[in-house]
Amino acid sequence: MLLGVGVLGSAYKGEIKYLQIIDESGNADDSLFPRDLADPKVIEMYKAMMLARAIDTKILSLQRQGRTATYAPGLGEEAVQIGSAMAMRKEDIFVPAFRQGGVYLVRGLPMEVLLLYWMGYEEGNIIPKEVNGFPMAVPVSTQMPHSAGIAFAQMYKSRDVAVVSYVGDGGTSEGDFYEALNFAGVWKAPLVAIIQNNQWAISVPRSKQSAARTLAQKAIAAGINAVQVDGNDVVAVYSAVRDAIENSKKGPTLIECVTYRIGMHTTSDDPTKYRSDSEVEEWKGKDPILRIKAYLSKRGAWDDTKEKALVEEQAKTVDDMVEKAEAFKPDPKNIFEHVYGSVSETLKKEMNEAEASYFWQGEI
Ligand SMILES: Cc1ncc(C[n+]2csc(CCOP(=O)(O)OP(=O)(O)O)c2C)c(N)n1
Ligand SMILES: [Mg+2]
Repeated sequence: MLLGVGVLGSAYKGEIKYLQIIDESGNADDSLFPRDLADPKVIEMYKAMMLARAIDTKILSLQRQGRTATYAPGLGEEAVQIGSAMAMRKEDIFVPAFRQGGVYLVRGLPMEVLLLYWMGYEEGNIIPKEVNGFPMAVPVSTQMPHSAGIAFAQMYKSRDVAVVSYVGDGGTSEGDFYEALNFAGVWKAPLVAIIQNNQWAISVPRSKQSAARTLAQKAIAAGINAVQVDGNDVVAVYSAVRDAIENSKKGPTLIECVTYRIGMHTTSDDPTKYRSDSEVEEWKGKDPILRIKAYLSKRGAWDDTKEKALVEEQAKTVDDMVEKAEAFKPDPKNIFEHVYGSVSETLKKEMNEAEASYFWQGEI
C-alpha cells in the first residue's frame, strides 16, 4: 500500500479589506484621503447629507399626519447614499432599492417626485432621463439581476458607463443577489454593487442573516473584487465607489457599507419590539453627519453661522417640495398605462371601469 500520495494544500485564500478614512471624532487619515476631494466638495457632501435628513424628517412627519402613505426612512444612512452618488459620473446609471432617497437627491431628481412616490402616485416612478437612474424596487433584491443585465448591456454596446446598484443586508440572502454577482463576475460587467448594511432587515438582525464574517466576502465566490467600508464615513464610501467605477471596465466590485438604520424599517414598524435602545444610542454616537461636520469644523471650513444659514435655506427647499407635491393632480390613467409596454385588454377594461367611477374624478 502506498502512503502519502494525496495532496492537502491551500486551494484558495481570501481577504476582505476594511476602509475608514475619517474616524468617529472627525480626524482624517491623509494617506488615504482622495486627492480630488477638496473642502468645497466635502462641504457639498455635508450639505447633501443635511438635506437628505431634512427631507426624511419631513416625510416622516407628513406620514404621521396622514399626508403620505408608508415611508421607509434613511436616517443614519446618509453617508452611503451621498458618498456613493457623488462618486458617480453623470453617465453612470444607478439602480436603487427603496432606501436611497439621498442618491436621487444628488443625481438631480426633483424632490417632489420622490415625495409623489411615497404619496402613492404612479408619477413618482417616472425618473427623468437625465437623472440616469431607475425607479425604486421594493421586491427585495429583484433590482440586482436587473443591474447586472444593465451593466452587461453597457459593455456590449461599448459604452464607458458603470452601473451602481444598491441592496440591503437582508437582500444579500436572496438568490437574486448571488445570481447577479455570478453573472457580473463571469461577464466582467461594469457593475458596482453596494450593500447598504444597516444591521437589520425589518426585525431580522445581521447576525441571523448570514454566518459569514462579512457580507463583502460573498463576492469571493463569484470571483469579483470586494471591500468593506465604514458606511458612516462619507469620504471612505466616496473613495471606494470612485475606485470601483474607475475599475469597472475591468470588472465588477462589491462594496459592503457598514451603517445603521437609526429609524424604523418603515412607518408601519415599531423597532422597540425587537431591538434595544442602548444599541440605537450607541450608533447615534457614530452619526455620519456629525462626523463630517467635526472634520470640516476642525479645518475651519464650517462654523455655526454657516450652519444656521444652511438649516434655514434647506427648510425652505423642503417646504417647496411639499407644496409642489401636494398641489400635484395625478392622472389615474398612469396606474394602467405603465404596467406593460402596451395596455392589455384586461387592463383596458379595468381602466374603463375606473373611468366610469368616482375615483376617476379625482375624489380619491
Ligand atoms: C422578495 C421580498 N420578500 C420580502 C419582502 C418584505 N420586505 C420588505 S423590506 C424587507 C427587509 C429588507 O431588508 P434589507 O435588505 O436589509 O433592507 P433595509 O430594509 O434594511 O434597507 C422585507 C423582508 C419584500 N419586499 N420582497
Ligand atoms: Mg437592512
